Amino acid sequence: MSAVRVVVGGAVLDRGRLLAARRSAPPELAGRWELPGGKVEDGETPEQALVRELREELGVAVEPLARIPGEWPLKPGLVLQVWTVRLVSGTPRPLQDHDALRWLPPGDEDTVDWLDQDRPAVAEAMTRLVKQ
Ligand code: 9L3
Ligand code: MG
Repeated sequence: MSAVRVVVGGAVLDRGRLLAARRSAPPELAGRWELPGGKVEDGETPEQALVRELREELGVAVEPLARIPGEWPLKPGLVLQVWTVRLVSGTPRPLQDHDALRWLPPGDEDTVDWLDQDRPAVAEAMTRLVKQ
C-alpha cells in the first residue's frame, strides 16, 4: 500500500481577486474551473510542487503564503490540499491543461463552475481576500 498522494492547488490572490482556471483535460473535467496545481512528486514538499506546477501551467513565479485548513478527497489515494499564494513575477497564461483564466473579485466566486472538491477552499480563499 502506498501512501495517499497529495494534489496541491494554488489560490492565487492578486489585487483583490482570486485566479480561476478552466481545465481543458481530461475530457471528464474539461470545462470545469479549478485552483491550478497538480500532484506532488516524490522528493518534493507540497510548497515546492505548488511553485513548480504554477510555473509549468501558468508561466508565473509564486510564493506560497498559507495552507487553507482541510483536505478534500479527489479519488481513491488522492487528496487535494490548498495554499494561498502570491504572484512574485509574470502574468498567468493558460500554458497547459487550461484553456481560460479569470480573475474573480469577492462576490463573483459562483460565476464559474468549480470542481466540487475545490469549492470549500475557494470560499475560504475569498474570505481571506476580503481581509487582505
Ligand atoms: N484536481 C482537483 N482540483 C484541483 C487540482 C489542481 C486538481 N484544484 C484533480 C484533477 C485531477 C487530479 O486532481 O483528477 C490531478 O490534477 P492534475 O495533475 O491533472 O492537475
Ligand atoms: Mg494541474
